[in-house]
Amino acid sequence: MALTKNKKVLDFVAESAELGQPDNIVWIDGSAEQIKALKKEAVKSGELIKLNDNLLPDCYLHRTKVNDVARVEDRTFICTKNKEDAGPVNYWMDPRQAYELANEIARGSMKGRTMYVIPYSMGVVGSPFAKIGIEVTDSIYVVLNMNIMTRVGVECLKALGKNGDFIKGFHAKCNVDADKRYIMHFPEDNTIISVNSAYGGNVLLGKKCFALRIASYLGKNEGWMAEHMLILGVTFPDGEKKYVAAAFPSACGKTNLAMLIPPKHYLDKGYKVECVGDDIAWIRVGEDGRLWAVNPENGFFGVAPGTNEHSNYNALQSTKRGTIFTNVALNTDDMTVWWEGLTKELPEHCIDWTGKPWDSAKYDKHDKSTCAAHPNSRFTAPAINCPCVSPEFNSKKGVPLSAIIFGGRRASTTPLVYEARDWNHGVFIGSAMSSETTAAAAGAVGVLRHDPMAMKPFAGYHMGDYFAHWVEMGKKVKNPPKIFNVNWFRTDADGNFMWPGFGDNMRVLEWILKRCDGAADAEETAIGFVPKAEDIDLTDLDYEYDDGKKFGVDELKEILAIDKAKWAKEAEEIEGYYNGTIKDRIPQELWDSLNTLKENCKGAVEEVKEKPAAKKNVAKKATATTAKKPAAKKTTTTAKKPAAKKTTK
Ligand code: OXD
Ligand code: MN
Repeated sequence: MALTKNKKVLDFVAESAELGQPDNIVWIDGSAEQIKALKKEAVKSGELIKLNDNLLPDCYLHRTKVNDVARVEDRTFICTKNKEDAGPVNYWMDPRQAYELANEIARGSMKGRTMYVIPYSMGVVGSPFAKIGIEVTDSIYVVLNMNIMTRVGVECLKALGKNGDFIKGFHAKCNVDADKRYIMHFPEDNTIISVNSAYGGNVLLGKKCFALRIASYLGKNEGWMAEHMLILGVTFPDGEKKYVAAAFPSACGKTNLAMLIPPKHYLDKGYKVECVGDDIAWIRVGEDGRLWAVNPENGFFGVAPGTNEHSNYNALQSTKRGTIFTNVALNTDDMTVWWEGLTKELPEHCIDWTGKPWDSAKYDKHDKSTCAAHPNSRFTAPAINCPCVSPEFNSKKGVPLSAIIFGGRRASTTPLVYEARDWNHGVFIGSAMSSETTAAAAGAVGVLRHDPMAMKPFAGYHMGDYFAHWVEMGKKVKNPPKIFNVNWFRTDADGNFMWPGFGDNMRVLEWILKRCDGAADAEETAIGFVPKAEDIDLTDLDYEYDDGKKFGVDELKEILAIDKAKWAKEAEEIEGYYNGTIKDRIPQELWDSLNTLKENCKGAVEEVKEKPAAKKNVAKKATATTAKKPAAKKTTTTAKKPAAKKTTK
């Protein structure tokens, strides 16, 4: 029975049913009984495997088809009337063609099945940030995951009232045919269509599709921001709390940073870290002129491999009840789950993620195809399970941000941490982010690619306009957060990670937050403000590389050092990306920052080339270059590109 009188909702459900032609329609009211009954049904049909109820109460395992294990960026479309509005880094399809194609694929695909109607809210219902979506789906797995990841049920329909608007989401599993898989977004119609997939990132439509792609488009038009960011709070020994939002590409440690446990000597002093969110932040300008953020989600869709007691105790604890595991291995000795990195010992009797018995003797940690769990296997866990969940998690007004952090996986060049000179320079740093690809998306892993603000796969409109929106937001914030960049992934010549990461990232966070208060020192460099080695607290840090070498001040100095010659190359590369990919919608403010970087590094390139040529020459040459910067050009022409265009070396 329909749970609302909202005609727009009723029409959407009726149209969806006409298309999918399900045998039944079930409205999800959000009640515990209904969810329990659906779990029972899914276990009966084999869609879920019930795990040991003593060790993992109310937990289940699900396996996707082997062709359906990650987001599919090349089958994800932004369908705007004008192709240019989707921009250069999104795949585009004409909306009429997209609707026709989706209808053709989905027509009759729900025959013999049930269509579930999920009313859900991104954000706490009643919060000024919150937005309602309705997802129809023929998958119980989707219903159960959405019930963890979002706030589901009648309260959302009540909030919508008789006439409220919502984001439409249509999901049909069809035959999970990879060749007919489409994840389509219609930002101009507030609509999402997903067919032929059952992998979370493609089908939990509240998450990437709504909370990032559609929401980023809404944010641009309505003056707020939807970002791929964790949010965490740090409590200082004197009781003061500060909040940070941080953008990292998928599977680069957002969940780990969001739930970080500080080293003992910080805990002893009274520091505490609490998690507000691990993946998405919706950000608005508050009345006090600061930026305020909420996490619109209600759970964690975390990457399982590598998660263990030591790397992320809080995430592991979060998975101990009410969790759905996807594509992890099943330990048949005790009906619990296992994944690479969970324990040092390999399970004796185990079924791999494809459902076949796993032979641990054949396991080779360098060969992903021998893994028991898929590298992108996941847990969907309720946020309330997390031991360090913030008391502000359900806050309707959100938390004020002191800092925004960008970061990616960079083996070289990018130092452990640096601070932008100002907001626009910070936007430039975010726009220039590159990172190595991970298993979170289908395709090659470990390939360095540009991923501005970690939003390459998620900005629902033109990337250049997205940069411009960041610049515009900066104009609206009287007290902007400071912007930083971090890199936990520097490697040495032997491929060792040079920084321990995980809980020790607290040492970097402390510097960041002290900088926000003007209470920590830094050195101004060609790329921004970098801490001196003595500004990072290394007390009790005990980290050993594989070859037995210990991390110490020398290693810290190495990962804080700025190699201007490398940065000159980086600047050229960024210029190539701007000119070659984003092209003509880059705001002038970002060109200005790029030119400053080029000028700041220019001497170093020549120093390297001409060594030991007198530094005086370098200075002269740098002055000559300055004269060519676009700012000068801007006064006479409207050109938005640097005068000296150098796309390749
Ligand atoms: C995620 C992703 O699942 O970024 O959060 O892929
Ligand atoms: Mn993510």
